[in-house]
Amino acid sequence: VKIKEVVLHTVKMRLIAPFTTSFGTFQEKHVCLVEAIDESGISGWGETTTSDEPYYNEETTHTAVYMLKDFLIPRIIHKTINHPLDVHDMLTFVRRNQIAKSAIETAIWDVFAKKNNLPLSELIGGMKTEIEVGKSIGIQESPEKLVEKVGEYVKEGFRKIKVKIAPGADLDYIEAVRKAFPDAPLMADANSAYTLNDIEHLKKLDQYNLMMIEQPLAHDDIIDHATLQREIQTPICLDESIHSLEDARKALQLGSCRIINIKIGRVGGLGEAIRIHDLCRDNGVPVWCGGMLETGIGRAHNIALTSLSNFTIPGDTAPSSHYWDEDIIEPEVTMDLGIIQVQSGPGIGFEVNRKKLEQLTIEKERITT
Ligand code: OSB
Ligand code: MG
Repeated sequence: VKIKEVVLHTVKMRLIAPFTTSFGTFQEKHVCLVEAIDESGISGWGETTTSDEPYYNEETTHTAVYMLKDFLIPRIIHKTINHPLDVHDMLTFVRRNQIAKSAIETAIWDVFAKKNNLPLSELIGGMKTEIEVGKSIGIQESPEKLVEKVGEYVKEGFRKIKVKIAPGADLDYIEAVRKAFPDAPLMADANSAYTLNDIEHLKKLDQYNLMMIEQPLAHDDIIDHATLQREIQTPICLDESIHSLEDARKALQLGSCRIINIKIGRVGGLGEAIRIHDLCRDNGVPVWCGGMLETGIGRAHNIALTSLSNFTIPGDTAPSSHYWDEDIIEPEVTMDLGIIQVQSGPGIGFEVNRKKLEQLTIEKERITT
């Protein structure tokens, strides 16, 4: 594949409801949809799974666009790319900025799959034709309100319920949910809200039979997580701390976690996501695909990734209607009792709704050199 042009479509999206985590609330959000066009005119799509503020990680939508324009796209445009697995190494000259890298890398995967007339899932070796889906629920104003939400989602058939927690909104919330739903597949995500000083407090979560606790400690830590994992029974799952295959290898070696949440953006692309999946599979460590409140484009890549065999835990890839009044892809992602069908069309398997895209676009830039 040779990319002759990249179009950066920055869009403004509005979530149907605010989503609150330990580090802030999301509602309005800008993302850049990256369209890579090859010499034969095939368009492939990627998405910056960034937020407007650098609160989850150090990137923002602005910094991702800047990295793409000034550094990343100039390195890949007009170059012969034999396989999308090679793109990761072409971009390692830029330190970090994983989400920016991932946006162009995933677009190239889509081009490559379309060129070979293969669904993206098949190109990466995914054998599943359907995937199990979970729901990530933001922090609610009271435990009662949370129980009500969980009830809705259990009824819809979600296969995993993830509850965001933070100091002051943890034990009583989890206890209320556990009492109301004794058998629900339940987990908590702290987004780095605790430290080792909270070890006795975190131990109290062990009584609720959680599938796991996600990223309890610092966003850049794997040492303290290993200490914590020795002290608590609940499996730790790392999210923020894992940016690469090397990070995953070290975390497994240290015993910092027993599960890994793989996000394509956070690890710098689909290639690295596959490598982490393979490492975990070879070590008997289950993985699942995390979400970043994506539009349909990022969601489509997540679904394709989840078709790999070691994604044995349901991911955060809820259907489009849980995020947007109207998604930018056609058809939208739909779910039937917690199951999403893996697309069978070429590439990401969804069409971008150009009219909708134009309506949402606030900035558009064509890069040809
Ligand atoms: O920690 O997994 C997270 C959303 C934004 C930033 C970080 C996270 C999340 C989610 C949402 O949990 C998952 C989804 O896309 O539904
Ligand atoms: Mg998380």
